[in-house]
Amino acid sequence: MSKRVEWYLDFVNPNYKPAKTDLIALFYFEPDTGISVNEALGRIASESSTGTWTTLFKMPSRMKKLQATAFEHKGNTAKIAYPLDLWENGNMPQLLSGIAGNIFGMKALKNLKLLDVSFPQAYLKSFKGPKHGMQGIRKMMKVSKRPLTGAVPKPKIGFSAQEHAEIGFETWMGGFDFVKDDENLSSTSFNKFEDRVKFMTKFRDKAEQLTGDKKDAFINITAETEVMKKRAKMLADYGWKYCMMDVVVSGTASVQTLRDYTDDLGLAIHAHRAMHATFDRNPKHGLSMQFLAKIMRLIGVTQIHAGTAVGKLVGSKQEVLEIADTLREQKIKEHGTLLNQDWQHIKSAFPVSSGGLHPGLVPNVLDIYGNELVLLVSGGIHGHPKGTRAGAKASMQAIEAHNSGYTLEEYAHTHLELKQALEKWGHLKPK
Ligand code: CAP
Ligand code: MG
Repeated sequence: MSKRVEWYLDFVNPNYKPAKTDLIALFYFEPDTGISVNEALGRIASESSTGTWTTLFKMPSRMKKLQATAFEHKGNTAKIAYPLDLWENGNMPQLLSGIAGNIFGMKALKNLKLLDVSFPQAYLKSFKGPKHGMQGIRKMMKVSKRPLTGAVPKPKIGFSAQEHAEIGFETWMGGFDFVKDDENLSSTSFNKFEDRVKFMTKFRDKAEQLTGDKKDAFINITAETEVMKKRAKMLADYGWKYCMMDVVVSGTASVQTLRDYTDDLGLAIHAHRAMHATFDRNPKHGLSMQFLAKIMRLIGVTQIHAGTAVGKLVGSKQEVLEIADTLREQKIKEHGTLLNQDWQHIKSAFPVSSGGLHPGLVPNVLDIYGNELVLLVSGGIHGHPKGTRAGAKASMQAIEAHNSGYTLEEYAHTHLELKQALEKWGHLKPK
């Protein structure tokens, strides 16, 4: 065969110096047997930009300017630079179709994981970012230093709207700021969305009046997009400051729609990440959770679940810290699997730590995150020997203990609810 059949290697250039306007992606990659590193890199850069499997009859010379370039690799990680003109401003689904699309199914790769992306300023400018930022939420909730706290009624689904709201009231009266719907609760025959909003509003107003504190909730609007808009509007009409979306199952297009729609309503967005573990759990294949957190901050969620490292769900301490940096920092210097990123006008977002937590694990979580987080303790308050309100109090006491430099055991001498929680769970790390 005289004529070249493939042109993948045209997408590899170790001497390429990325332009300031390039979007840079960091991948973990493993070539299949018999495929060289450059043949693998060429395929990743080609299939995620302008290429295909064979040389073509016609190739307009201007296409070269749109080609991605694999310009650096160290071991099994590689950086690929994408010209800005490849991407439509403000269109997150299109970005994913490019860098998180066909390349993951290529036979020439045994494994591929998208670890991080560094967005150029021109691309950042086309997204809103979070409505309030972490300081804006603290101001809104009048909570200055400690973590914001919340809980999901458990069992996670099955209560009537009134029962749900009554558990919410107990949660708020125990000192928590928020009551969260579970990820699989939308509008069921036994707990209609509209009924839940009305009962929750009634109990919120009562709890605010009795405590003098601001109380809010992450009420789940997840549904078809037009329905989500109607539900968000109802929340705003009833004085709520947040809505909750399951952002992975809803998709980036609908998260963008709701971010735009809730902007005028002033609503913050709590992003549950259910289904993320289908693509981020395998360290060698899929998308990283920090990449998901990054694009959700860019679109503009207020906060997103980031893991606990010590609770019932997977996520290492390093992963949790990298997600927290991605969400909270304004300027990131390349480290670990994080690329450089200057977030410019994009406000910060809270990491949410939840999943298998109870008062005995609060210090472990605060040792990792510090106080700049939303801490959700759900089974860990409703399972307290003296019930929900005592469980929330025990969790608040654990936060106070940690932030005043006492061990939980020392603090438990003078705080009964914490003592009772430690008697049941100690420092158990559930699986
Ligand atoms: C936690 C939770 C959350 C998980 C989600 C649940 O309840 O409500 O959905 O935290 O995981 O349904 O399991 P518990 P992640 O506190 O009772 O475990 O935060 O890792 O996305
Ligand atoms: Mg849940």
